[in-house]
Formats: sequence, C-alpha cells, structure tokens
Amino acid sequence: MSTSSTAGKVIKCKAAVLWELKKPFSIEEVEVAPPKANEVRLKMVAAGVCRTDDHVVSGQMTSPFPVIVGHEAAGIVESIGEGVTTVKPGDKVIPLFLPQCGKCAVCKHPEANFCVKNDLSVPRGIMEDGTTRFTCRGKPVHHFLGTSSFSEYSVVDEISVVKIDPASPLEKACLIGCGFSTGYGSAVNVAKVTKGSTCAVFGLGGVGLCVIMGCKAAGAARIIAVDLNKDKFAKAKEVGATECINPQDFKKPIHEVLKEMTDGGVDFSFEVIGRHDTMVAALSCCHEAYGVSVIIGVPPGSQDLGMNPMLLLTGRTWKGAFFGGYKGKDSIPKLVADFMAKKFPLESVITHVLPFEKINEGFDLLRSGKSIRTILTF
Ligand code: CND
Ligand code: ZN
Ligand code: ZN
Repeated sequence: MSTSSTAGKVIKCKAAVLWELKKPFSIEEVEVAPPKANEVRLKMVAAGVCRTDDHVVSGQMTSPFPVIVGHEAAGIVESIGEGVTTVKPGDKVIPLFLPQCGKCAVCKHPEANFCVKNDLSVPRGIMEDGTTRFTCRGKPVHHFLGTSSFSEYSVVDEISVVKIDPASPLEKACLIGCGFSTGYGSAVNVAKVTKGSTCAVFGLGGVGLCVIMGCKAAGAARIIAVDLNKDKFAKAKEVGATECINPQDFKKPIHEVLKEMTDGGVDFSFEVIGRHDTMVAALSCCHEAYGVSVIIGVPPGSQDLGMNPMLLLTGRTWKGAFFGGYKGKDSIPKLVADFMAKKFPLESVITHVLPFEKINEGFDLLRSGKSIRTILTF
C-alpha cells in the first residue's frame, strides 16, 4: 500500500510508557506493528502536554495500564492499511482523540461530536479487533484515546486521523489536536458566546487561554479570567482577558464576587480545571435567569457532584463538551486553514519546547504551574 521502506514491517522506536499509576514516564524501545485494514501508522512530529494526559498518571482519569498516552499531536503518515482512502504516506495529519466515523447517529447529528466509536466513555485502550499495535518487553501496551502520541510512531484508526495543509508548521498546529480546538470551540460552538456579552473563564492553562481567544473572537465585551496562580494573568490578558482575579484575594466565595462584579451574573462561564467545586462555582456565577455554563475540565472519575437543582430551575443552562463540540474530520482542516491565515494567536500558549525524551520535565513544568503548553518535538 505504500512506498516507504518501513511499510509492512514492525518498527522499533522510542515511546514514553506508563507502567503504573503515579509513576514517571519511562522512555522505552517499543515495537509498533504495521497498520491493519482501515488503520494508519504515523510518524509523530510534535505533541503537546495537556492536563488530560496527567489525569491518567494521577488516576483522575481511568485507563488500562501499561499505556502510551498523549492526545494532542501532529505527524506524517508513514504507511496505511488496506482500504484506507482519506490519507496516504507523506501526508501531514492530526490524530483525533474523538473520532468521526461518519456513520453513527452522533456523526449524522448536525450539532453533536461524541462519535459512538470514542474511547472516552469506557476507555479500553485497544484497536477495533481487540488487540494493540504496541508491545514493549514482550508485553502488549495499551493505546490511549485512539491517539497515543507520546511515541515516535503510532497506529490509529482511519476515523481518528485527518489530513491537514502540507504547509502547516506541525510544532504549532499540533495544538489544534486538542487545546486550541477544545477551548476555542467551547466558546464559539458550545456556549455560542454573543457580541457584547460578559464571560468568566475558570482555569488559565492551555485550554482556558483558548477559551478566552474564542470569547474574544465572538465579540465578548468583558472576559473575566479566574485562577489561583497569578503568574497566569499576563498571558490571559495578552490573549483577551479584560480582568483577572484570584479567588484567594477575596473573603467571599468567588461566584458571589463575580455576581457582584457583573450585576447579577455573567452571560457565559467556563470551567477549565477539572474540579467539582469550581464546576459548581462556574455554574453559580452565571446569571440565574439566562446564564450558560460550560464544563470543559475532566472531573475525578466515578464521583457524583452535589448541586442544588434550584440553580437550574431559575433558567441557567449547564453544558459540557469534548473537543469544543467540533467534529474532527470536518473541522480540523478548516481550523488549520484559519490558523495559517493568522486568525488566532495559537502559538501564544506555547511556553516551552522540549525534545520528546524530556517528557518528564514537561509534565513537571505543568504540575508546578510554570508552563502553559509544552510542545515535545520528535
Ligand atoms: P492546566 O493544568 O494547564 O490548567 C488548569 C489551570 O487551573 C491552572 O492554571 C491552575 O492554576 C488552575 N487552577 C487549579 N485549581 C484551581 C482552582 N481551584 N481555582 C482556580 N484555578 C485553578 O490544564 P489544561 O488547560 O491542559 O486543561 C484544563 C482541563 O481541561 C483539564 O481538566 C483537562 O483534563 C481538561 C481537558 C478537557 C478536554 C475536553 O475535550 N473537554 C480536552 N483536553 C483537556
Ligand atoms: Zn460516529
Ligand atoms: Zn487535551
């Protein structure tokens, strides 16, 4: 199916394997099997460090181990399996952590993007045929969200990869694989932020900053950024926040503070942290009669959230979405084109660029609050 010299053969390469919970990544030699029918093998070029990957390390998000995580990336097709028609060897591509099969009821729905072929609801970490394409030290290693981008080579389903402009700089465009699209889309597609509105964004990491970019692009008049780490405020202002506040600077709960600042509540609020208390605070700070609150942060697994239903009875809307509500195959090429046309300052969230082998350093920077986005290069 391909002209590359590695096509059809097992590739031995480096990958960052997580053998157990709460342990560092281990750079190992892994074997990556050739793609089977309807699968694509990629050579990774750049991968971002997103908090969701760290949620697997910490156990906040469950996944079978051992596993190769990473879900925000860009690469080049090395070879394709039988029946693959939408990409070919040499194409620049972005893997999709949320697939678009194009056939299920969700894919056919005009608004929805949570394709039934996703590996998010119940992560299984295997390909369609029930096996994995990675082995290490004789053991199968699980995939993560159908992407596993912390590996020099990875195998993905054709429904989990999309071709992008051959001129795109992959070390930046990789952000369109998660952080950028998730944040920006949550503002423009999910909340549908309106011109002149007031927004509050809880959490100013890579995803939260892209929510701010989306609010600004939609014409919001006030964008109030909320974070415990005031080192994040300068960047938030740079990308469009009009005010920045730290909940620790107030005696009152932060939702009360926000309601006072905005005459009864914001029009749109976003939780981009992944905590129950801030999800309820974000809901509470939006206007009781017409506020819309969007959950983006991934919460601790299998825990219920106590909240007063009166918060919704008065008229608030509570929503959530993965990947900013975008259907990956349809939307990513357009987002890349908009990025190439300089429609948004995507790269301003990149604070560090490290060689892939320094992945543990990249995660330490995230955990200590010193980085926004670290890009690992291969
Ligand atoms: P990152 O950790 O970079 O940002 C989180 C920010 O929240 C940091 O700046 C923290 O200082 C701040 N913070 C932490 N606790 C509090 C608090 N109590 N009050 C105020 N601020 C606080 O994370 P990220 O931007 O990479 O990701 C953010 C969340 O989004 C995270 O939960 C991740 O798993 C999730 C996410 C969701 C999706 C999706 O499709 N919905 C995709 N990727 C990531
Ligand atoms: Zn589908
Ligand atoms: Zn992510």
